[in-house]
Amino acid sequence: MAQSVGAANLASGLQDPYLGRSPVIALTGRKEPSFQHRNAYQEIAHAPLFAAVTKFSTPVDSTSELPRLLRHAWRLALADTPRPTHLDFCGLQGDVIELGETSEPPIIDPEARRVPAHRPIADPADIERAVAALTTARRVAIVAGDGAAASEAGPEVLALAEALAAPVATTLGARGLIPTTHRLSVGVAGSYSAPPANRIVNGADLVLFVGCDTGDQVTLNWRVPARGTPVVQIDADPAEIGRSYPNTTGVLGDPKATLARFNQGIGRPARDSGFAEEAARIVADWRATMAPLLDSNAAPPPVERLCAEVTRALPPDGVLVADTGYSGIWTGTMIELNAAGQTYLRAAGSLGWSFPASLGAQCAAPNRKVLCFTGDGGFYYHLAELETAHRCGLAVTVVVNNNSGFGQNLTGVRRVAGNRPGRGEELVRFGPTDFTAVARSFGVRGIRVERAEAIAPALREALQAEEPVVVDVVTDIEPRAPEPWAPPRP
Ligand SMILES: Cc1ncc(C[n+]2csc(CCOP(=O)(O)OP(=O)(O)O)c2C)c(N)n1
Repeated sequence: MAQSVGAANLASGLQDPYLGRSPVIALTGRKEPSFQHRNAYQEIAHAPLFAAVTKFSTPVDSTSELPRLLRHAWRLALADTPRPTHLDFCGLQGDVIELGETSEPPIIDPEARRVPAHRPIADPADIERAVAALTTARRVAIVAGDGAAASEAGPEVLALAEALAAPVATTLGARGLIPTTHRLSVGVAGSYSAPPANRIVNGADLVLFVGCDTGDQVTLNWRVPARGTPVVQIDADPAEIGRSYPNTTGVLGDPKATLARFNQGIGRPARDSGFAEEAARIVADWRATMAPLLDSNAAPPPVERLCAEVTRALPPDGVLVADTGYSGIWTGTMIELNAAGQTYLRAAGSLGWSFPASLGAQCAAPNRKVLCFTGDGGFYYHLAELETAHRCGLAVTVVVNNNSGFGQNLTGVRRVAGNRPGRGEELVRFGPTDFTAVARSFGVRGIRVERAEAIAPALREALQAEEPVVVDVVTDIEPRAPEPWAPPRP
């Protein structure tokens, strides 16, 4: 909820659930009609702010309309594809204008209480066509996205991958859809990826997108796979089918329910496992190059070691909430997830989102351990929520990868600054800040970590605590996160 110009902050926060396909209902208040269009203090037009980040946004001018509109906003937020919706009330704070009364009961339709609310299954003829294409192709790669994760289609994706001997890549948002250490898992594809995934997806002769928005992040700006690649695309949202790849066989339906039909249709065909073996080798070679860093005792600790310790510490039903920038790349490439009880939530672009989002996750899952992974740059954005965490007793573990700067941007600003030493870096280096001292000033426990060996005990202590804990891990800004593999330019 927010009101007047404060609603602009709320609207910017909806970009994440919009891209992440999450159902959120935003409520705002505005001054009454006689204040509009005459320089009223604090007022700003709400409709344009919310248009781009909601699938439905409407004024609520009369109490009698509220039950109907709230039901509609609720239903639409949950319907395929889930996205935010918005109701804009007439009036501020306690002064919401009461215009008329309603006798309608405040009932939410029973079918609109689950995500997804419905599981439509694709047309059998479309499924048959897609299955024929998949079984004819020799080197099939699967790229599963946030829509597959929302549909909880992990087991069905894995069963199809096994049947087709097809490597599985995911979007960052669908990290952990299948166990990340499974022999068919090749990791996150696109621009936030380690090298194997793009090489493998690029080497496919057919790509199956499942609940995947085929946006710039998962396709490395539409270079992986190449534009002409034959594609089969399963999505609950018709607008996504063929959006970025013209050579697409579309299958409109809920990913989980539709994939179950695929699996019935495909059975256990004789398959050449050559592509899967090649993919497994590429992944294994890359893992071997990273292995020394996972156990490294170097000082300051490598972030790879930090990630390995998070993998070891995260409980089997833990929730990992990752910030954007390098935090997305580190957690998306170096932290392993079991695809059983663990959940991965990531910022879809708004730096700083992860810490307040982890508080939301903790409210939604009070009996699970929630671990937030953020850079210091991201943590600064919403530091004040430490007070909320303390006041509300939200026992999140906040791991700050504290490299005293916007690490991800170092490469870019150096490129821009060219040979003028120091110039670019002035823009992205800051601190050093001791976040345990900051935390303590809010009444929150803080653990400062400066040695690799101290990471595991700190995470253990934090995850056992029944209060919020900030684990401030001092790292170096220089080492780069894993870089994606890119196909040669034509
Ligand atoms: C609201 C917002 N501001 C800025 C950015 C651009 N941005 C993305 S990542 C990043 C740097 C992240 O720094 P930090 O959180 O310290 O993590 P690090 O890369 O150092 O690990 C910036 C500035 C953004 N995506 N969103």
